[in-house]
Amino acid sequence: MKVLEKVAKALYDGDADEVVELVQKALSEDIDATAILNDGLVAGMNVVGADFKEGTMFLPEVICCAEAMKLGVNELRPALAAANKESVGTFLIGTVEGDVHDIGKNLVAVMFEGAGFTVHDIGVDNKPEDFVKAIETFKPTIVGLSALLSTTMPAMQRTIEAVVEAGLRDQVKILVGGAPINADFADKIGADGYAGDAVAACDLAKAL
Ligand code: B12
Repeated sequence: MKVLEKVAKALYDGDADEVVELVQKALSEDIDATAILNDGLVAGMNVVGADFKEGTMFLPEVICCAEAMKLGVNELRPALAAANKESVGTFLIGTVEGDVHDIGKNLVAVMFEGAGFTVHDIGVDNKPEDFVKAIETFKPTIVGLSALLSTTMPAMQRTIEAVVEAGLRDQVKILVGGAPINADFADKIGADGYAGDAVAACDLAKAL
């Protein structure tokens, strides 16, 4: 089995120590950090998602996989960031109110760091006013809202409305993303763009 397949399997098994060890091994073999992320960690998490949906994997196991993912991404962070040293802009990202999913958000943050943005990650379960406060504090050029639940999609709209009410809307571009989000929904709630994965998000941000 190749090292990236082993990373994916260790992630699926929720074995954080093994994931960290294998990511280090892959880096020492000069495998590109983006490939380790996409073909190792994300590939493993995709299988977790599919099995969770089918009911052959359960929440406690998914939590172990999520922890392994987090540690694996942390291990990759310096290598992903090394490519770009000059800041090309400031990016603020957070998961919206009522939603604690952060794996995808963290990946987007890492990708933006790697692309040379200064990144402020305000974590999960952020009320609209938390985003407004963070925009006032960090003065980002781009704001990313993440949601993984259909029940928390309306919180994206409330967040954008709060940014408008605070008079900050013309100072930032707002990107939305997460598994249930699509371009139509982004249009409907007045976002500036939607991207389906971290790489596309980065490309879109640079274009904006
Ligand atoms: C891991 C996971 C969890 C973990 C989260 C741990 C963590 N720290 O994040 C735990 C166990 C805590 C969890 C809890 C729950 N979960 Co959950 N979870 C998942 C799972 C299996 C994987 C999500 C994931 O990390 N994917 C991998 C990442 C890399 O992908 P991603 O998040 O989609 O992100 C990518 C893109 O979407 C995009 N992106 C993401 N954010 C952003 C932001 C911007 C700005 C942009 C541009 C792009 C972008 O780029 C990312 C990287 O490429 C999904 C299944 C799935 N297929 O998505 C269910 C899933 C999201 N969960 C689900 C549910 C129902 C729940 C619970 C309600 C379960 C329960 N009964 O308690 C709770 C809700 C808790 C809460 N209030 O938020 C459902 C949601 C259904 C729906 N449509 O609403 C899903 C789809 C599973 C299912 N099929 O039923 N979950």
